[in-house]
Amino acid sequence: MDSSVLFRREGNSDVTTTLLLLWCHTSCTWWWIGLTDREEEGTWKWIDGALLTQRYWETKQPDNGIGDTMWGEEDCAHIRTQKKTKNNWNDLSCDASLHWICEKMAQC
Ligand SMILES: [Ca+2]
Ligand SMILES: [Ca+2]
Repeated sequence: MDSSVLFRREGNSDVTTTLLLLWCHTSCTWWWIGLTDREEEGTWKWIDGALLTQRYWETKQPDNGIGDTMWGEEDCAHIRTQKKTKNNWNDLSCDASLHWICEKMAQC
């Protein structure tokens, strides 16, 4: 598995983000969420292959790096937890080194 990991894709994104914010210190603000458009530009899929249905992109995102070579191709999505809105997703180069979030089945 690469640095992209699965973020809960439906319904409970707000809960997940809230839990992350409660747990996280101020130094960790950008997190991979396991969402990519590597296969087809503009078609966003979770790493389990599911198509994205609920979106929380920031204004003007995803922008695929706006064609600027400085940013390169932006095919992986992350959240910025310092944002005060749930619309805190941005696309970024998959080569960037960020923290990551993974999904795990609860065991009782
Ligand atoms: Ca892209
Ligand atoms: Ca972007």
